[in-house]
Amino acid sequence: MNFELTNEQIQDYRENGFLILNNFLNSQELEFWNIAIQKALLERNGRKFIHSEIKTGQDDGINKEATYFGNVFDQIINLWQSNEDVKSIITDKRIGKMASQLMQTDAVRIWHDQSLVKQPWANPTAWHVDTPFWSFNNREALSIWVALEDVTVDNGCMYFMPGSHQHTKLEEPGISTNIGDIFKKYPDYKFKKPVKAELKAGSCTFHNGLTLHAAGANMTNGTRRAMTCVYMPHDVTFNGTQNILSDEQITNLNIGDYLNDENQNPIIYSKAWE
Ligand SMILES: O=C(O)CCC(=O)C(=O)O
Ligand SMILES: [Fe+2]
Repeated sequence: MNFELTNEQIQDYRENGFLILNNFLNSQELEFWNIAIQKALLERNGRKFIHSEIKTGQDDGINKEATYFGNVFDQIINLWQSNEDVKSIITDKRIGKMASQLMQTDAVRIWHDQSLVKQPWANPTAWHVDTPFWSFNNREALSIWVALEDVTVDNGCMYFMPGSHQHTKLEEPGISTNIGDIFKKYPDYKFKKPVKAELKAGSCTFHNGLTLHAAGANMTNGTRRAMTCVYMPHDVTFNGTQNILSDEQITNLNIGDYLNDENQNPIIYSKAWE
């Protein structure tokens, strides 16, 4: 694993809100990730969360555009909680250290992982920001997004708007079936040029949850498989949003409580361990 970040890469991330890392995993590691994730997905059999029976892509009664969003990607969350090999991947402290360097925080917790598979002919992922969906308010939380197979313009690669993390707001959630709707909220970016991230299998990106980003449609007859995980600084607090937490978890949380349940949001890296 190519986990050493240069000062230049960290600076680049701080400025642009995303970083492309080619050759992140070597071929053996990629094979281990692919086998582990494939097995973990089979075990889950389409169940989106471990705490409910909702299937990925299903209309859960809230999502009025289920037929559209159900065909953006298959989203299975927290595979690390149901499969030991995925747990070893997602809790790897070398990734934790990278996240701590990029977020400039002393210690790093998992928010959640997710497998994102665009099936053949999947819809595009509309432009959006992630952080407003989450159960804490923090401007540093980020995602790693690892290509499990080659990701191209044809099968739905990611796109990023450089520097946008410095301007987007925690209070502006929303994703729409119109891929550009968010530019009504951020008109300054409407005519800016995004950076596309075509990746070889085993390469990855990091993006700040407040960076404007999107992914194209899958215009191929094959899949576009990615494994991602959101990491957050160790000391974030509950903001009242349920997001991926279970009903039981949120009844036991008050606004302002630390999200520090080691079973749900374990620390995977701390500078104090060095
Ligand atoms: O994979 C995609 O299509 C979108 C991923 C994304 O939005 C994210 O990881 O935050
Ligand atoms: Fe996103």
